[in-house]
Amino acid sequence: MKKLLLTMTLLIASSTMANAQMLFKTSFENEQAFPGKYTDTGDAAKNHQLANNPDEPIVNSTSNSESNGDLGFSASYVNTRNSMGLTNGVYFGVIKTKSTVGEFSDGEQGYILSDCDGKAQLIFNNMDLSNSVAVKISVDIFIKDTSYEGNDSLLVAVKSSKSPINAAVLLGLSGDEIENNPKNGTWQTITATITDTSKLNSAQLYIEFDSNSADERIYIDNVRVESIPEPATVSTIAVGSALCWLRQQQ
Ligand SMILES: [Ca+2]
Ligand SMILES: [Ca+2]
Ligand SMILES: [Ca+2]
Ligand SMILES: [Ca+2]
Repeated sequence: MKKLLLTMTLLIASSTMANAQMLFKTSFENEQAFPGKYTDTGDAAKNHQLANNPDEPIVNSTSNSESNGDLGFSASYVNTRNSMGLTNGVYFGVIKTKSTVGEFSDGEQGYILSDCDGKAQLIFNNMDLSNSVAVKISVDIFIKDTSYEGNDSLLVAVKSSKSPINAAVLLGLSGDEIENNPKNGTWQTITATITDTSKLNSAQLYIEFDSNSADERIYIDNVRVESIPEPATVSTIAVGSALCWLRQQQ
């Protein structure tokens, strides 16, 4: 009996590992990282998509990323402060400058959002999750340790076209909550699990950062979406395998 229990435990562990599968990822390693600042040439009074500018940090990488097997992304600006937005030249987009973070959490590059003077949104491409019942979403985030005010906010979530709009929230902080987050100044991995993807029509990971100074900055790296096995499937496999083992012993 002891041996059977041990075998079942091993089978459960191994089938869990075997069934976890990477569905989508990006580590911002496949984009060219231009040095310097990004300057939005749009009208800061109006909400708009940001555009990639020649020789400036890449803010959108929809097609390039996907051809490299990565999850694509695009950025936009929302006027929440009637200020200059990203038109004054800001650190924003894919970078390899490590002076604030020390090292990126994965590889040599990441994505920075800063000096938004309004709300910046980074949204990842729609994910087809129809072949997975449950998924785990993980993002590594580095929040610069500085002072944040009541009108600053940060949200990392997965939205769906069905209600509720946010199918999962990985991190939601505003004002003092950002400033008092104990992991500021270090890389932290934030995660969320969606246990029934059939309730979603579509799924898009997005990051919203409303801030108004160059020091208020976040870095993103190592975005991963993995399928996770259903508990029922795991135990069925384990019990089935254990029964086979028992038969072999008889
Ligand atoms: Ca990276
Ligand atoms: Ca700005
Ligand atoms: Ca501040
Ligand atoms: Ca602020």
